[in-house]
Amino acid sequence: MKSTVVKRMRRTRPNAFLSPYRIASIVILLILLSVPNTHGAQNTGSVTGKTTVYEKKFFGGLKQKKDMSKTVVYITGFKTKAPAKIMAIIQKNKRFVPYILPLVAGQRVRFPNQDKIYHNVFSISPLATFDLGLYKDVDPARTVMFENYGVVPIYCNIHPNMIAYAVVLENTAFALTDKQGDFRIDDLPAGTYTINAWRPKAKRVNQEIVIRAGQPSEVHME
Ligand SMILES: [Cu+2]
Repeated sequence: MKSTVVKRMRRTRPNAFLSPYRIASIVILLILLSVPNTHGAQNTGSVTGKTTVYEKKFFGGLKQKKDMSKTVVYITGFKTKAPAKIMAIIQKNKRFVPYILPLVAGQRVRFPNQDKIYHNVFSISPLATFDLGLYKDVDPARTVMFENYGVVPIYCNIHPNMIAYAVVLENTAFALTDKQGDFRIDDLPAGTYTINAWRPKAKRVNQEIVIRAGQPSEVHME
């Protein structure tokens, strides 16, 4: 069953990422393996799985993406405290790096500019509205705390092609897929949760999962 869902983008910015060639849809296959944790609390498990990403072609039809990395896979249904670690989105060669940053609500992100030219960092998302103004490599990095769950697109008002996404989550149970679309999430407390997958320009997909220590289970999700 290869049903797909395609989300049309709001064309709010002149942005190469929003060209019709790049509208993506996601079909996800998850294979879950709950295994006992060898350290820390008992009754925890791990999830491994595979995501597959299809792109919508301009004249119709779908094509599997060669590089299926950077899909965010995350578990919802329990909360953990924000890590004290301050994350970073660097401005380098007129790009934000990383392009997608998952983090936990309450966590802070620095935005160092490593270019010799000015960049600006701003968001108009109601989840986190800010404008850090103009600064460059010799200036101190500015920092934002993300407090509300959800996806926050971040832009530079000088370079319209610069975009990054802060994906603000309720716990540390998340992973980014590799090029093959594979991922692994460790240290999950046993229980029933929702597993979600999201990437820009695609509709979020999700499904319930049950984590049982030491008992493998398999789920297919599309
Ligand atoms: Cu810029």
